[in-house]
Amino acid sequence: MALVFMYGTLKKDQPNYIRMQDPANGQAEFLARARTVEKYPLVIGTEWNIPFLLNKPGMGQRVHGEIYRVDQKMLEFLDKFEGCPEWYKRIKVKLEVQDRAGEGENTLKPGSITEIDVYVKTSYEPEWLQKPTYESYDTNGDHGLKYNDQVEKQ
Ligand code: PCA
Repeated sequence: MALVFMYGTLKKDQPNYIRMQDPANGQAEFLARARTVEKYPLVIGTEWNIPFLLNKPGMGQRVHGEIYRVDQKMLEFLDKFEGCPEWYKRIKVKLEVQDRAGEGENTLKPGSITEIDVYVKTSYEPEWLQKPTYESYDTNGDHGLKYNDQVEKQ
């Protein structure tokens, strides 16, 4: 079992959430909402409008997302899906737990600080640091940059 923090298309109500619900990919259980302790730039980039948390603490905003407990199979699926470690890297980021989901010995306490794996971008064009940043990703947000995995590569 492992914990991962989702801030992008894998969150509830976002376009790739369905992949975490598919038993063929493994098991994922929602634990709590959380936000990063430090600020990070969460930007939208590429022709596919992909959300990226850039590994540049101190810039941008405290980013909101969701913590999931996943089994080994789901972790392997997610690594493959995110192109980790070539595209995204999965690194530990300090999070502040918000509300809890359910009781139990592994329950994360609201207000507690914990370090959890997050898929971040460690290499990117310097211009990406000039992009608008978001506190909470939504493919249907005012930015108009709807996630699109259908665009053909040139
Ligand atoms: N999926 C991962 C990283 C960015 C994305 O689209 C996530 O939801 O956290």
